[in-house]
Amino acid sequence: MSNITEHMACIFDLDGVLVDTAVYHYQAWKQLANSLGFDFTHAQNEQLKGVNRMRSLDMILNWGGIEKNEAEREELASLKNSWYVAMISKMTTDEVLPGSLELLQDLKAWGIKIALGSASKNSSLILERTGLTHFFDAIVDGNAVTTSKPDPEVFLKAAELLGAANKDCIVFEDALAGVQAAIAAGMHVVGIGEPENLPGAKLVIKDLSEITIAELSALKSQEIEKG
Ligand code: B16
Ligand code: MG
Repeated sequence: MSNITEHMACIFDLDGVLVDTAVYHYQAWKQLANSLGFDFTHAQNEQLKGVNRMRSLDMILNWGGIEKNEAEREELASLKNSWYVAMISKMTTDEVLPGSLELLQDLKAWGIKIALGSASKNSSLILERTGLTHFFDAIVDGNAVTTSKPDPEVFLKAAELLGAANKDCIVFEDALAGVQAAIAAGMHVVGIGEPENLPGAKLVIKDLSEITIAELSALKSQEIEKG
């Protein structure tokens, strides 16, 4: 196995892969929608997975049939973020999703490089609160990119920082936009969630407890997914 893992690099999405912050995004967006006089559902929250903050706000305003100018939108986004940050500031190490810690520890033990590839601008706070920061050789998040998934920028930057070839990278993603971004980057993808929600990913698992380094080696030796 060692010759296959030799050049392997792993890039993890954050929300929905390593930790579950969707519940906090939901509560904060719902509070914002309610303050504007309309409701926000769990099904709508699902559609915001992997979507950056301003695009999420635009989708919510659209669902509520509300138009706002640029300055008002900035103000609403920062209001939602202040509520969200208050919630994630109380996160603990117990909120790491099943299998995440074990896989990160195994990857480290094998000397495999690890990066974060997240749309969130709050990734450092979340990693710090959940005790995961030290695992990462590179962090690329919403503060470091100009385009949102499904654009591959976030993953291409992560590979570059790790000094890894795109074809040697395995991306772990729970959002369709993220799976598409990884495929566009010419990388392998492991989808987290339900196969019907993540078309394009050759392998979809429920959570990171369902994958081993040996299986990742096997995946890496396969042909790259095509978009
Ligand atoms: P923030 P990921 C994404 O993180 C979330 O899935 C998405 O729901 C959120 O809107 C986005 O981050 C931006 O988050 O407001 O904290 O910058 O899944 O790409 O790790
Ligand atoms: Mg995600």
